[in-house]
Amino acid sequence: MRHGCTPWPEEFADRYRAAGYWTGRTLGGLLRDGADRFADRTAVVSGDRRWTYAELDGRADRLATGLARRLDLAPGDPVVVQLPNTAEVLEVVFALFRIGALPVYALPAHRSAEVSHLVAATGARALVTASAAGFDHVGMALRVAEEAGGPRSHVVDAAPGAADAPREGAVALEALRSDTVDPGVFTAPDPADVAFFQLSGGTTGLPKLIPRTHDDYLYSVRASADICELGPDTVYLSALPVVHNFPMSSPGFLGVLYAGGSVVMAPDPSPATCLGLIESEGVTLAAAVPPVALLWLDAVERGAESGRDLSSLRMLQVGGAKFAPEAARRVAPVLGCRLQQVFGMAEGLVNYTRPEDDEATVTGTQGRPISPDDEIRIVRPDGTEADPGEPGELLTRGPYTIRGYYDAPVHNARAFTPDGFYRTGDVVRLTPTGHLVVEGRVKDQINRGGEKIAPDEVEDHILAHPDVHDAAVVAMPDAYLGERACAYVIPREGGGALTRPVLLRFLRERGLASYKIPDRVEVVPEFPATGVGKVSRRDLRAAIADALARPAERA
Ligand code: AMP
Ligand code: DBH
Repeated sequence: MRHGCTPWPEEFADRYRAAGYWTGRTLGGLLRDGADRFADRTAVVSGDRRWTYAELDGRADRLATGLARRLDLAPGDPVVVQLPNTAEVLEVVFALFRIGALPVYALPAHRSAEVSHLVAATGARALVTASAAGFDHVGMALRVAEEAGGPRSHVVDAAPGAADAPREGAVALEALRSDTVDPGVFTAPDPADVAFFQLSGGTTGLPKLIPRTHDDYLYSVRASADICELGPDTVYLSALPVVHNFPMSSPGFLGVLYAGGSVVMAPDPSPATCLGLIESEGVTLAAAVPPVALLWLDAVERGAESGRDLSSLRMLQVGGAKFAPEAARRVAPVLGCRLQQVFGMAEGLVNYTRPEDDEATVTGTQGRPISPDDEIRIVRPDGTEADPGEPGELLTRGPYTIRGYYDAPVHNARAFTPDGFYRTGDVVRLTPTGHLVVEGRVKDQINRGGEKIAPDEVEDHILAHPDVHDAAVVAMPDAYLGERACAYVIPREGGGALTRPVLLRFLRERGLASYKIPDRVEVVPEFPATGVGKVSRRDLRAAIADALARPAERA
């Protein structure tokens, strides 16, 4: 395995192969198989462009030729891929897989601090990007490449039309698509070795690099496609940035291409864009984070998207952060489709509620692991095993969960147990049926003078109020109790006036213990978001701590 990566111990690797999880195939091969089996079917829809499997396959080959011949990229070379949701994402990642180069995925929301870190940490030989959403990603990549030490990385501009208006210092992706294919550039990478780097969400500090192998990732993709019942009739819409692990692999675009379905690229997550695409493309499966799902639910309930035919939609996947049961129960009646909760992490472990699960399980749990060989431990702060049903920190290891971050021995010693379990930092409890209920991050729990408050529990109560669109409860520093709870609340559009006394009375009437009643309520128009659109609790905590530190200015 690549230097700086932690291999699975041999006895585990043997077991995973014997069980048929690790099959020795490669990600580059996934599209080749697709092109053989589904040649003329639509692989990807992006704006007014539609590429068949054969076309996508051919493009990947031509681009692979150009990347190897013109940019001199070689097997093992890391390449930062920071692209918006367009068809080029697929062309680029499969081209890189074919020449054995390693994509390093960056979200479009990442800025120079993160991107220069990725370049420095991996020694990336190139950055493939395209400006989007009013930001000059190409300009940023050029600055990052300039400022990085060592040999200068190439900057590739993947925007359609870039060749007509070339940027100084950048090469247009269009100009790299070779007219002929040189099979000499293709390599057969070791399926047990690193195929690409995903990023950790990184709630603190810079994102950490997650090395994933062909073997482990393909297993999670195939198994996810089965669990989600994908087939050639699947039309998948990602309302998330597709370079994120969720829309890439759970089952994501890779699962869809494995099954012969079509991927529809949503340029933005708005209800107008996404509900419009669901109707026009006949989308059957869509994936969203909770804040986006809430926007869709509200838009449909308000009649803002009235007249839209959403009947093709069979399943909405919601994951990336806790989807409150109050919100989860609205999905089937409002959108007319089933809900699937997805609790995953780029480090590996992914849990799904299953199509055959009953209503209470689908709305009230975050699913159960993909694999019979996903090992789950739930531990108390002192490291002892929690009793059945008792919440604790989730530790996991298994056939597609990494054994270490890239080149991070010091951090790994803390993030993994000596016997290889990944400490997820998530507080969960296990139901008698083996489903997991996420109660928050270890760090999100509020310690109010020794009384522990699980934010998600209070948020679910707040969400039951008809005038509330979304809620996030975070800790604020307090001189006496250490911490108190602050509830940030977004009112529902067209709802009644939401005031602090109204909300607090509502919570008391629901019978909530008094220590769980938020000490402070802030009504705001929106929440700060992470790169994929999850609510950034870190920013909310900082905002309230900041506000408290400057009481005079507030008054
Ligand atoms: P990332 O580091 O970006 O891969 O994010 C992974 C983390 O997102 C997990 O460890 C959880 O904290 C959180 N997460 C993902 N899906 C869910 C979910 N369905 N419910 C609650 N938390 C989730
Ligand atoms: O949040 C995540 O990282 C995530 C959520 C759902 C994920 O990586 C996944 C599914 O694969």
